[in-house]
Amino acid sequence: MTFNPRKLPTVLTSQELIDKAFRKASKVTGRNKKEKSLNKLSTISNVLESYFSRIVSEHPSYDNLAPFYREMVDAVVGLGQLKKSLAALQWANSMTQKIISRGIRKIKGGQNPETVLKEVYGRIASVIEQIDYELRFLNEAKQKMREIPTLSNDFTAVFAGYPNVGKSSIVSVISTVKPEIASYPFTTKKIYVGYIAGSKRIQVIDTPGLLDRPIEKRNRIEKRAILALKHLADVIVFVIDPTEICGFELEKQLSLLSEIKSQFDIPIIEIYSKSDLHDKRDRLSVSIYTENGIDELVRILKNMAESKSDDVTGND
Ligand SMILES: Nc1nc2c(ncn2[C@@H]2O[C@H](COP(=O)(O)OP(=O)(O)O)[C@@H](O)[C@H]2O)c(=O)[nH]1
Ligand SMILES: [Mg+2]
Repeated sequence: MTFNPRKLPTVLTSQELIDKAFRKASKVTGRNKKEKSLNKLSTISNVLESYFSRIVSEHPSYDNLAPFYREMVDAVVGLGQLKKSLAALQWANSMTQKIISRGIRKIKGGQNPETVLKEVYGRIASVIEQIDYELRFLNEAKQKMREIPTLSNDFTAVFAGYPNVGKSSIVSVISTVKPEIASYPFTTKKIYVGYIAGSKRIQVIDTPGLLDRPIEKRNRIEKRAILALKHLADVIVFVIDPTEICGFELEKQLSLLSEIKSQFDIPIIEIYSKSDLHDKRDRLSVSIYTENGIDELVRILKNMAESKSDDVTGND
């Protein structure tokens, strides 16, 4: 299911919502007090009903969200509170409609319209005030979820390896010249998304700062981001710089590789970068300068993408 976090609705505070409904009602007229009061109540009923329904329907069904997004949403705002807040809006919707129907019945039954109206206004305001926390939560959640990158369902290759080994250089050589940069929902992390065109488009993801250091040193939210990548990645391209010019010993790089292997249950393509500077050929060696090995890497990715789309069961 598609999820566009940038399209989530802005949510009013309880006071703003009360003002909105009552302001609309204040403009309503009628031939007499009774009719005017009934018109006011049906206006409030419409305003609230359409408001609550719109907010709830503009949120996706979080249970049916692709696992990558579910993880992201849970890490960023908390799925439990999100669902509770939407349920609170539905509760407020049915409560306010009940209060209004009761008011309408009382007026039709001959009670003083102004007295009934006052009582209904008070009750409605009190119900809406009770969901003030949830309304604010939903609005903050919208702001936070804006940061979640929107990605496609294409076959996805995620790049990993220590800093300065050449990941970004390779990503920009094999995929669309200018990768889209989306911020990851953590202070400094960004995710770079490029595409390799072809009969099966390939999404190429560079995640500086995520898969470039041992995982146990990560804070909780970074760990969750790495977890989320598991749902997204069809293959990991692990880049090793055997020249160690990157500043990390080969041994250290290989130990990160085995850590990632143990964490991710998906194919891993191991490559050497900077092949113009060394002669190691026991892995596929690529150079962005001589372009040595680049076509081969793209060919391997394309073959994997093709065979994945043949797989009728697919994955998430
Ligand atoms: N000689 C050589 N240098 C490279 C090659 N690929 C990347 N570099 C250099 O390695 C450095 C780090 O590259 P970068 O792509 O930023 O690494 P990242 O941190 O893994 O994304 C840069 O100075 C690149 O110019 C290559 O194939 N050959
Ligand atoms: Mg980089």
